[in-house]
Amino acid sequence: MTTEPLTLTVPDMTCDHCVQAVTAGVSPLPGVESVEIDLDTKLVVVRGGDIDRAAVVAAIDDAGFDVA
Ligand SMILES: [Cu+2]
Repeated sequence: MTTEPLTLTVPDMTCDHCVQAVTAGVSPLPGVESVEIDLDTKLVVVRGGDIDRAAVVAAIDDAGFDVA
């Protein structure tokens, strides 16, 4: 099953460390197949099926970042 990609803005990401932390937090969530992060636009694009937006936001929060 495929759903629309989930796109979130995480303004505080500034470097590869941030990218790795967010990726590591979001990747294990149910339904997540890929996590793409663009540091220039501060966008996190999560692809997969049946992804729980609240769980993604919580995982990003746990990694130490706020979702705009
Ligand atoms: Cu960083």
